[in-house]
Amino acid sequence: MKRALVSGATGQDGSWLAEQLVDKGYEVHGIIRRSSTINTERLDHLYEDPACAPDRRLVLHFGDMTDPLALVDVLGKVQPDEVYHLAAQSHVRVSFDVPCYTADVDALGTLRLLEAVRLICPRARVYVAGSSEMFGAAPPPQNERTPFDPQSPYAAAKVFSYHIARNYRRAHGLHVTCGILMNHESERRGETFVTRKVTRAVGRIRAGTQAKLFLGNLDARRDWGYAPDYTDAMFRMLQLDEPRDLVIGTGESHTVREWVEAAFAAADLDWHDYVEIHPRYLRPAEVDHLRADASEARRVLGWEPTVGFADLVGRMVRHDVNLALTEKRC
Ligand code: NAP
Ligand code: F7E
Repeated sequence: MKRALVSGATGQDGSWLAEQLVDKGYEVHGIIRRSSTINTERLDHLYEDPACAPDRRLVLHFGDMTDPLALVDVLGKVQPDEVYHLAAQSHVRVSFDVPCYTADVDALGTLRLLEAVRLICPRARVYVAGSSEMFGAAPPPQNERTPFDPQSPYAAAKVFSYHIARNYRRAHGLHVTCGILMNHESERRGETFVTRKVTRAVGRIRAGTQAKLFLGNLDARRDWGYAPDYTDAMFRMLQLDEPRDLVIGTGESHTVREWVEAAFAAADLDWHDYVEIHPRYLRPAEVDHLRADASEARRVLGWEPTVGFADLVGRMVRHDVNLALTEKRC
């Protein structure tokens, strides 16, 4: 049985990946930060799954990307075959408020983990979560040869993370792969990212528990895909014998306005009646347009997205309409 260690296991991607790895027969270990509130909501269903609970195929360990000794301790206990490094302060807008913390977790956190892997389990394969935010102001379509032009502390930290991953590959011979993923969304997306913020609002407006939705820049364009497709791409990347960095995305982009329009329409609502712009949600610097050229990943991994824009919006709206009705009844 192969063993995988997932940092950021409680996040959107970590939870999908843990589920997929358990289904593939892996023993999955996750790193979780101690919190005063319960933060395992996205994983709880896995504990009820007989595949996980009785034979402990999903095990959580306390740790933090700012604590190198905890990372050494967990790696020593788990001795993983594969490490998926997903933990991050992942909110771009918030990274302008807490730039030093973001750099500590997202840039130095990757270095701490790689150094711990080098010392404890140098034969493990490592996936490092890069981001299309690294392209920043570089015009679309973006691929593996597009120069980075980061527009936020988050993006700059991810650029460091990308370069240190490549350095550990070259200098120390570690099997490290960096995935450069475009935005990916799902019913498990954090509620302050724009897609989920909109679908949660649509659900609550339908249920009569919210009146208005305040947003920022509606003109930004993103290449939005479905998160489980992207965690599947992470797995495929680590199965390559020669590590390499690949861009993952659908190749199609839409404005935030188009997402809003589609989400409200999916619930028979006209967004003009509910949406207002608030400067609080504008960013000091914006990324205008991300759209992937993922032809290399398609060729090398045989990877294809399975959920398109309209399906993704519909899926998230249906989920959040039901969720809002359940919340109202409780
Ligand atoms: P997410 O939902 O925000 O999850 C982030 C995870 O990191 C959570 O488990 C969080 O723990 C954990 N974390 C945060 N700070 C930590 C720390 N100091 N120590 C240990 N763990 C910490 O993010 P996601 O959407 O799943 O994204 C996964 C990774 O892919 C991130 O690195 C993100 O930057 C990157 N990425 C995401 C996208 C996207 O569109 N989703 C696109 C490109 C790249 P808590 O649950 O306790 O907060
Ligand atoms: O913003 C605009 C905002 O926060 C998308 C992270 O997963 O993907 C994500 O970063 C766009 C931006 O995602 C609101 O200005 C308008 O142009 O959903 P978002 P993001 O910044 O693209 C990348 C690839 C990552 O790596 C990140 O970890 O939507 N926007 N109004 C808004 N955004 C938010 N959050 N809230 C608004 O009210």
